[in-house]
Order: sequence, then structure tokens, then C-alpha cells
Amino acid sequence: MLKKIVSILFFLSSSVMANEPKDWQLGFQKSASQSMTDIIWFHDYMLLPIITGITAFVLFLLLYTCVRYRASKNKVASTTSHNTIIEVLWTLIPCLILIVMAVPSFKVLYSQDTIPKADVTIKAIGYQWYWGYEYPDENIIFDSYMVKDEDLKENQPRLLTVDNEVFVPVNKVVKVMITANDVLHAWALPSFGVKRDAVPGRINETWFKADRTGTFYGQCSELCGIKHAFMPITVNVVTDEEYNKWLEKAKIEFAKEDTKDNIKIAKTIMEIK
Ligand SMILES: [Cu+2]
Repeated sequence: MLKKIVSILFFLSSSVMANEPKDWQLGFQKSASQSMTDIIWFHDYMLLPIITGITAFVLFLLLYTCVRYRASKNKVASTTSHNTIIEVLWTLIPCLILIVMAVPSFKVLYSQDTIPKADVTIKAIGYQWYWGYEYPDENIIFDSYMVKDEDLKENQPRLLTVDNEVFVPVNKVVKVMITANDVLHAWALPSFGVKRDAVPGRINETWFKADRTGTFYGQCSELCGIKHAFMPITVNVVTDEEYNKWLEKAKIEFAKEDTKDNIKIAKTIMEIK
């Protein structure tokens, strides 16, 4: 029994440090961006206290009514049907609570919606059932498939590991353009506080600025078909140096083939002009 409790406590405490979901986890994954830090603050210090307060208050009212107005003590039922003061209060107080909640909520919403000048731009394309990535400024394009259970290496999490991972530099604004090629998907990364629908024929944009290095895991978050659960997202946040090294390698390995043609076309257009 003691062993079980210790192991649960261990899971709960270790889950706080993880960049991936853990067994027995409660609450959010540890934040890796200002946006997620704000979301966690909003949840922990605003929503939770309000929800707890309202639940406790309603529970108290129910219990009080059950005891105070029980049938054995109230042979003749009250015929009261209106009370102006109470009706005004139960309209006004919830309104005030909503207004108080709206302030930090809109702050987070707007900060997510306003994309600062991007240092790195990546494009994520949802397919049934994997993600395709492009670095439009770097001429890089690759597909990212989930690694099957039998091919997993040590310490690689099941259902979250991919063959080709996304690399981004730490403390840099990363703009993510998100679209899909077949059905609706959603590109979501809990630690960055990012989740946007991938819609065919349309480009959605979001951004994040990771404030620490590490490997971060996310999943497709829009039910997209039979293998919806098997198109994970892996993002490696690395130092500038490591990122540049990766870029060099990736530009060769994942080069978009038509570069030369594009340059030729561009030159021809310039000449005509
Ligand atoms: Cu999907």
C-alpha cells in the first residue's frame, strides 16, 4: 500500500517536470512559454478558486434547504414565488464574476492572437495521418510520422515519438502556419499553450516563444479519422548553435527539390522586367 502511495506521489511530482503527459497526472504540463504560464495562472489562481467557491456555496444552499425546509418541519408548504432582491442579486453577482474573469482571459487571448515579428516561421500541414512541415524561409520540407511501438528506442515515449522532429531555437518567436490537406486536424502543443485547427484550404496562424530547451510533445487535437491518435507532434527546442547546426544538415537532407527551378523562374521574370 505504502509503495503504491509513494509511486503515485512520485508520478504526481515528476509529472510537474515533464514535457509530455504522464500516468496519474493532474493539471497541466509544465509551461515552456509566457503564454502557457499565463494560462496556468488563470486556471490555478482564478478559475479554480471561483469554481470551488461557487460549488461550495451551492452545496451549502442545497444542504441548508434540505434540512431547514424538510417535509416533517414544514407541514404547510410556502407559496412564495418571487423575491426581487434575491433575483437582482443572482443576476448581478454572476455578471460581476464574469467581468472579473474576462479581464485576464482576454489578455491571454489577445497575446496569443497578436503575432510578434517572427524569428522563425514553420508551416505545419495535417495529413491523414501524419504531419508535414515546411520551413518556408529555409527551403526545408519533411514529413513527420509516428514511430511504431516495436521501433521505439529507450526513453522514447510511446505514441508521441516521431521520426523527423521539428527543431526551433530557444527564446525566439516562432510563427506557426497551420493548414491541412484532407480533413480537419489541429496542431497542439500543451507546454507552449498552443492549439490551432488545421483547416483544408485555409491557413491559421499562431506563435510561441519557448523559454527553455528540451523535447516537447503534442498531439493532433481534432478528431480526424481512424488514426487520429497516431499523428503526434515533437518539437525540439535547442540553443541557437544547435539550431544552426540542424539547419545546415536539414537543408541538405530535406531540401525542397524545386529550388533551382524557382531561382530560374525568378531570374527569367527579373530579366523580362
Ligand atoms: Cu489529425
